[in-house]
Amino acid sequence: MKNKAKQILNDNWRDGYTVPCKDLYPFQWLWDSGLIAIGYAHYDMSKAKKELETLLNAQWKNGFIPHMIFHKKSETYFPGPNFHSAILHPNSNKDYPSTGLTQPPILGFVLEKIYQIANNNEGVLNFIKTVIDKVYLNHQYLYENRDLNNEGLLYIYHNWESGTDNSPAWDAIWETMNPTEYSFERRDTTHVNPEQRPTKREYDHYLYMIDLAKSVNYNDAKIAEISPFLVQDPLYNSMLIKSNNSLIKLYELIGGNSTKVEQLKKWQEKSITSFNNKLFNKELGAYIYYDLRNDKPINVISSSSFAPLYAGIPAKKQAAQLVNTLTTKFGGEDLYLCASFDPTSEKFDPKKYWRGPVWINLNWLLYYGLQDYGYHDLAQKIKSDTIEILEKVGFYEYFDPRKSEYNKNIKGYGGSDFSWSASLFLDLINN
Ligand code: 9WN
Repeated sequence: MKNKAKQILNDNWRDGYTVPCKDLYPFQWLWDSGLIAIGYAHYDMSKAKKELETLLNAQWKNGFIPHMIFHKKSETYFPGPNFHSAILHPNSNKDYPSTGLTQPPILGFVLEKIYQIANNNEGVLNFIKTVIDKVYLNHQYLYENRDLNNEGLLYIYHNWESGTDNSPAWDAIWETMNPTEYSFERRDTTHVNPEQRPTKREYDHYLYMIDLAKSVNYNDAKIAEISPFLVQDPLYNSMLIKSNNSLIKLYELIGGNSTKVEQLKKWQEKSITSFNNKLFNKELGAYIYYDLRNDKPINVISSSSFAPLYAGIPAKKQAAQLVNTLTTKFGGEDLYLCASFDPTSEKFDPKKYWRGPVWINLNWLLYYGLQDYGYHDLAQKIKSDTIEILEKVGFYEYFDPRKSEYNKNIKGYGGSDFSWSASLFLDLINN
């Protein structure tokens, strides 16, 4: 297993960065890259560094980091650089064609993680010194441009920014829209069974929102005015808060960055307070989403609802409620932890992408989060479930949470030889 995981990463390596998966995802993706670097750090630190360096080279002048970087042309993915046309933004990076969307800001904690994996190695700290300001600049950009009400909670303006693309959390937002029918050739469904991917109609919404952003040259303030999708997402904001925390620790270690540390602490306090006040639903015993455009909470539970554990956001009592929700709703006898969407909901679909299947990156976050809060048995269960699924079917992109299905000789879902499934496995087994 360990060798296979390394082989996947090495096969997906493209001279400076790693594709999430051959053909299906032939470019560099933001949060994939960060999670992939963690895997490399366990056996090839130079690749871990290079992966992050390449990603950060694509950063824009204003601190924005794109969600996809189109290093090379490829006909196996849609939509590509022409459709996205991020070049419309005056600050876009002309050397690296990219999207004008971003993804969960995980780089702060990735830097801390690779430092820990290297046993606090000074060489790695020296590397961190060369890139940490770029990550700080990214957080500054986010707080200055994505915090509409100045409450420390950032919005995303597109479901692709969440990383959890077709979550049922967005369904009610799609109902407020009625985009034109786009005519285009899907590429994803030539690699993956359409049953496991978003529908054509969902893609119409995704494309329409990019066209809207293009119509204002990806200007954040204007997007905030016109986008029908404007959401405070619990996963996205948890990743930011976790990364703030890592940046504080790393800057303190490096020394001499007191202004930045103070600023990070201010952001942090505001973000955590608002997060708990606005996004915790006591009745559901879980963190939820907030729809800023329609000014109402989105009261659903997904695996993102538990991500705040990883960022130290809940108080002990809230953590206990979260754990209760996780075990009662997601932890049934026949279920592997952790389904990406509430298995007791009628919207739960165990085969479809982010509407039910287990994802390794979310399991990985939950494993560490539960450990931090002292729920060692449950953490252990998530870890052993994760390893068991991977052993059964291999390093796929996502997995059926129903244990009984595995007696029918099923495979994993989505792409195979998927990079972050391999890299996070390497991290879990080294722990
Ligand atoms: C769009 C690369 C990415 C992940 C996302 C996952 C999926 C892309 C797609 O693949 O999204 O960004 O085309 O479906 O949802 O989390 O980063 O692995």
